[in-house]
Amino acid sequence: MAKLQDVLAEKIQASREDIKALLAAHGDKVISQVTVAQAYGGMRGVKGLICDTSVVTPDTGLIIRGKPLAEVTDQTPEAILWLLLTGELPDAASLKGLQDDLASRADVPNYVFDALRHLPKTTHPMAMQSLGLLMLEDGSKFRKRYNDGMRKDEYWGPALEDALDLLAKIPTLTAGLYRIRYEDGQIIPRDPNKDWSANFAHMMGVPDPTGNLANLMRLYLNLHADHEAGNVSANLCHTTGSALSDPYYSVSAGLNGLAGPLHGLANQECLKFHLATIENFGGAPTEDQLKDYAWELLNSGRVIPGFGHAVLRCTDPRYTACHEFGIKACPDEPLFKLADTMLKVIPGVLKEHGKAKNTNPNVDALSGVLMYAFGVKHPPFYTAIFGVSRAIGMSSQLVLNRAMGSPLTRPKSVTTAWVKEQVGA
Ligand code: NMX
Ligand code: MLT
Repeated sequence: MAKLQDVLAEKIQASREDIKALLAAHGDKVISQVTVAQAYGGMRGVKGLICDTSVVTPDTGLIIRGKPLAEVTDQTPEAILWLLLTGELPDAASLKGLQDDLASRADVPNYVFDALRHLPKTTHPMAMQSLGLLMLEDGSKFRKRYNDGMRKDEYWGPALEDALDLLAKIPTLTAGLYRIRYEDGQIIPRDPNKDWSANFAHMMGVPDPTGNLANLMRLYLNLHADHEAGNVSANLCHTTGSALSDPYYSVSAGLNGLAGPLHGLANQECLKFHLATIENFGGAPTEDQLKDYAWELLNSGRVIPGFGHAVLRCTDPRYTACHEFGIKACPDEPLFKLADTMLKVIPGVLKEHGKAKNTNPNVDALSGVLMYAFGVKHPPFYTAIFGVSRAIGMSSQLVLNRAMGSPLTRPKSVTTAWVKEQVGA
């Protein structure tokens, strides 16, 4: 059985030498350019970040450590964590060792739940999740070691310990906030016989007689873990961590970005759109009715959630994985059928609208539909489930960045007057 810390130590040494040699030989070569439109346009397409955990290509979507997503959708999120960090999938014994390690770190102190109980009942689950992580920051091993004096090449060790603590606790924290926000507030203890995902579903206390919710949770937490480094949540986590803020601060910063409707909150918005559609038509709409309804949304100046993407120009393979799950598990669910009608109608509407560069669905178009079908009936909670998963990718990138000694992130900004002068406007 291999231990994650040992495997990583070996890989890190080799990567450090590799990158050092690359920089020495080719450090001054150009790999990207920036146009005025890109500088004003959210840096779309500018290659200015390094991320070895995963790549998103416009025509295939997510590739994790060289493996297209479809090849690893049957893996547990814990195995995905190992893959992101080391570049390889763990063998069965090593995976069990990691799962046992996570289970031993999973307790969340009562003061965290007590504090969450004092928040107004209207507090959004994303605010509760981010706050919850910040309340756990007191346990940061990275901060304590840094305060005691730590060499730069040792940073990744305590960063990894914080990452494992944080990843072990975030399902307990998030299931607990679900109980506080939507149920009787009683915290359900972990079940030592269940894995990370099944325990999350179990601690939420949603009845799961068929086991479909636990299976969906395993898939969902796998699919949302990582999406290279430029997405808002990973980018925020990276920037915060580059100041040597510890993983609790950094992942919490990433969660705050995930909470936006153009990013992770789109799954909440999407399910709300589905429910509003059913309510508006008193049941499933026809394709023509849905087309008119989608135009109403666009004409009111809003986006159609679950469609489009900053990088993808194809159907998101995470959507495809959710769709395959739905076909097997809930083909007759009214909302699943409505999602299929949306798939027939919305891309055409967006094409006619003429703005979106990608008119295909992204993962948020279906993830909430499936959660709803298996008993998680509170759309504002969906992004918090995304947060549990994205914590895996954010933490992995953070640990590797500490290992590679990534410096403080500090790109240069320029003024509009400077741009005008530069281009002779
Ligand atoms: N509905 C309406 N308008 C859209 C949509 C959409 N689904 N997608 C893009 N557009 C508009 C966009 O607002 C922009 O308009 P304007 O020129 O007036 O500013 C125009 O089309 C060009 O945008 P793009 O270059 O295609 O997309 P961009 O990279 O700027 O943004 C998203 C990407 C994902 C923010 C955008 O497609 C969107 O708002 N989608 C709906 C929200 C969503 O599903 N987000 C989830 C993304 C995945 N995730 O999980 O994080
Ligand atoms: C993500 O998973 O982070 C989203 O698809 C957004 C992105 O990649 O920009």
